[in-house]
Amino acid sequence: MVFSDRSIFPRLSRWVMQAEGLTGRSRPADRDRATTARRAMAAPRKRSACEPAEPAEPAPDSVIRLGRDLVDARVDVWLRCVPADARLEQEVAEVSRTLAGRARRTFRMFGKVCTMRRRQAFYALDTAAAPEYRFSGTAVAAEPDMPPLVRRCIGFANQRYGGGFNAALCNLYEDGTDYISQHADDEPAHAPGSPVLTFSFGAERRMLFTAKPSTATAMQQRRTSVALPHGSCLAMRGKDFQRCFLHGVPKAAAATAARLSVTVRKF
Ligand SMILES: O=C(O)CCC(=O)C(=O)O
Repeated sequence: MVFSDRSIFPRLSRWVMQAEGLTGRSRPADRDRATTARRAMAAPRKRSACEPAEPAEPAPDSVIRLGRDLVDARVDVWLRCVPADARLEQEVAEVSRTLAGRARRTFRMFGKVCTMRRRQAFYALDTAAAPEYRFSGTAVAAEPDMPPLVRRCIGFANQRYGGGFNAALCNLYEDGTDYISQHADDEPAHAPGSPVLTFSFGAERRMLFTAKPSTATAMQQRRTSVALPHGSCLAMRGKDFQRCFLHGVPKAAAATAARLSVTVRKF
């Protein structure tokens, strides 16, 4: 049989290259072997009955995706991140007493002096690294004597969200008439894209999430509200979160007792 150069040489050279694994095109049998190997690597190895179970990585109680998957923005909800025991009650009472003794801060809006509807304190692990927190045209100076409750909240954030959390803004809402209006924690002092966690103690309130007017209409239509029970933690995460969404704690007629929040941040 006579082969013309044009018909046999391209085929021969392709077979040789396939045999040596040099070409991207593979035969069906090669592809089957590769798929089986990939699946074997991805599949969890079957455990024999005598092997101890690996401890499961703790996961949030719920994860809510905001923005119809158009952006990277999630809310993780942890219902019991701090054991609700006598030590917790003492620590919450200590921080609440400190804040109750603070004056409500004022800020300017459209030239008018307004009073914040909550009391605040800002704590930093290293006050040289985070000397103050500036927001809404006001600045809260960092205090170095971090209460044990705030340390515990920062510890939880560092354990679950990769470390580097170094400060917390605490808010005391005396009752349901206190609130924080819709805003974004998009101050440039925050580490870009870092999660912001809010820990809740005392009266249950809700956090409301809305899309910024600058975002796509599909996102703007949806409002999400999440309950914040005593001892829970809510993490706002994803690189687009603060760029695309606002959050706030609206007034709540039913809340007659105080709520303390510890908002943990990375500066
Ligand atoms: O009280 C809260 O849980 C939220 C407070 C908050 O949004 C803030 O401090 O920026």
